[in-house]
Amino acid sequence: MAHAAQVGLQDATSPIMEELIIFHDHALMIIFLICFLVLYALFLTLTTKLTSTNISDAQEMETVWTILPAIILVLIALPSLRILYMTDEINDPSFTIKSIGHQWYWTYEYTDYGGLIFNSYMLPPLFLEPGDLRLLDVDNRVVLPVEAPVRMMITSQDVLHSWAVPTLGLKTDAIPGRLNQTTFTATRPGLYYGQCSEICGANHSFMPIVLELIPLKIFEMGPVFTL
Ligand SMILES: [Cu+2]
Repeated sequence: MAHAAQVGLQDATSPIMEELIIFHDHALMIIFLICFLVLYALFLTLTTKLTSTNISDAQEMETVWTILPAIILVLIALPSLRILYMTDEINDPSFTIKSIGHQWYWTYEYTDYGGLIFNSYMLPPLFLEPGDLRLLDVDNRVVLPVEAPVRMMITSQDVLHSWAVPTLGLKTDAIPGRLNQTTFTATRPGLYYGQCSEICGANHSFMPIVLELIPLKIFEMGPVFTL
């Protein structure tokens, strides 16, 4: 989860999120370079008399300052497309979990476990115990193994919701009448938090997502689920 006053992204828990962080830094470096170049040019124009009528008609310079930004855009677009296709790739998932958005809670369906289905409500502030996270902890967590490819099927039964877990690089809209698909492979065990990321009504802020990722061996030992 994010710390208070955190600057930057959460640590990655999936290979896709690692790629996204690297891409974020790459784009940010290009933005810094452009900003400093523009600021430097502005500073020079404002503080010096270095102007010349020679540049009022300079074909070569115009060619350069048209082609150069185009090259920079391609340098951003290509890695972006690469990651976009990687996030869409679903390679033989070991588990399929269905997540259904409701006003205002999530329902999870473990289709590989005889249609195990349960609701996940936010813990009301009055029920919190020391150590619980206010507005983030839920009564029933999604328990999943690490280092196993998981397929998430995401849909909604009333209005638009969005199932998002930032540390896994996931954010998929839950749309009534439509089944969206996403995938992740978690790299380390732990508790990972997310929130509904589509304004869905009065209690939009009160339908968090909690993933409890555990080693595969412990997951297989079961019974993991207490209903
Ligand atoms: Cu919602």
